[in-house]
Amino acid sequence: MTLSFKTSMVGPSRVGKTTLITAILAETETMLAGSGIALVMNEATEMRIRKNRKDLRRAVEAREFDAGSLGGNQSMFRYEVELRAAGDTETDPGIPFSILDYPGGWLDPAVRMSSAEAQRDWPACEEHITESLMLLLPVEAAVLMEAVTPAQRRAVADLLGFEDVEAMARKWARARNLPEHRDEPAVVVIAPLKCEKYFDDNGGTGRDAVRLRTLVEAKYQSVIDIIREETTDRAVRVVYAPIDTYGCVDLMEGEWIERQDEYGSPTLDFRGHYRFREIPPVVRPKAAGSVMRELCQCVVSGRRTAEQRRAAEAQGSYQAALERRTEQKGFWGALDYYLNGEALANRAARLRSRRTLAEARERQEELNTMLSRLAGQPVDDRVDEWKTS
Ligand SMILES: Nc1nc2c(ncn2[C@@H]2O[C@H](COP(=O)(O)OP(=O)(O)OP(=O)(O)O)[C@@H](O)[C@H]2O)c(=O)[nH]1
Ligand SMILES: [Mg+2]
Repeated sequence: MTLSFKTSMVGPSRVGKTTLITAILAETETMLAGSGIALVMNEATEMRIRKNRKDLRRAVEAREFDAGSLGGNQSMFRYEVELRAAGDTETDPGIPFSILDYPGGWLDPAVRMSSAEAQRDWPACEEHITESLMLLLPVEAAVLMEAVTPAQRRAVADLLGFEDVEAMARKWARARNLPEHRDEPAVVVIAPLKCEKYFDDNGGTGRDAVRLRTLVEAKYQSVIDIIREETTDRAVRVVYAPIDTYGCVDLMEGEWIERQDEYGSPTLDFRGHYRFREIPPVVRPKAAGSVMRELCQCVVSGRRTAEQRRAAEAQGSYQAALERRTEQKGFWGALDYYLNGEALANRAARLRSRRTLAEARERQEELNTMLSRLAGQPVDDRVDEWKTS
């Protein structure tokens, strides 16, 4: 696996993971517009994003919202993107992020058992998840908000995939607490999706932002408790970020459908019926950029830690020197390589003149400045650090 800053989403099928990635990358491009920094994708990622955008455009142009119009994932995929300064040559290092997407159904061990592809690829997914700086937990807001009767409320935890989400959150947290990851930055983003109806800050008239937050906090406390339990030797930042990926739809009605679960017990499925708010509809993501902001913040704060350590090392601290030697891979390896000039130094031999090298250094400086600027972007009013302990 190449060195990169990793992110993983953990959420059941149809919650909106793939649409979320598309919105995150679109908003990142908006944030970068005119900055001289570009979001560069490898070919496979570019093709995939292009397909997602086309599907989304088609869904919108149908003018009638069809919840089934975007097919779910059939296989795993890593979105590989890089922040790069304009004028970068092929050999200049950018800042690479790798976001994992996979069919949400795979979180369920029973589903994995029945798919050869899942059996083959799940270990790689799990490795990506446990190596991730950021754990992104998408939440289907409507399931929480529209459950009224006891039977509906009973079904909520199942519909949110709690059994599997909690298990993965535990694995991720446990890995964060290992000595080799302990002083890396780590952040959990709890991201309610399909929540347009409850807000009045993106073209809607909803007034339920507070209730949504209260419900999500109550429901996800168990997940946060697990993470805190498993990370006794370190801190993990937790961020609450309700995101509109469409922005231009409203939930008209929630339908609860009776079915039997895998053990034959009666339970309920939820199907939201949405309508475009305006014709023609215009996709208007909201707060998706805060995910990239959090990622940049991780890299910036990691860089600060690395600098402090290097200073300690210069003063002859044996412990720090020892730690540095074990840092060649993972987060610290990527940090050194991309941000501290190691990649440049390695490539210097291939660059012909010192002037080219100086120019490359300048671009790298520009990139670092941009990274700090992205990390320091004003937070969307919806987004907040989770205060409960
Ligand atoms: N109203 C609304 N619908 C959304 C939003 N995000 C996603 N959807 C809808 O939810 C459905 C599922 O979205 P996907 O992004 O494919 O879900 P997924 O989590 O990637 O699903 P799998 O690939 O099966 O795991 C799509 O048909 C979208 O139209 C949102 O913010 N608002
Ligand atoms: Mg998907």
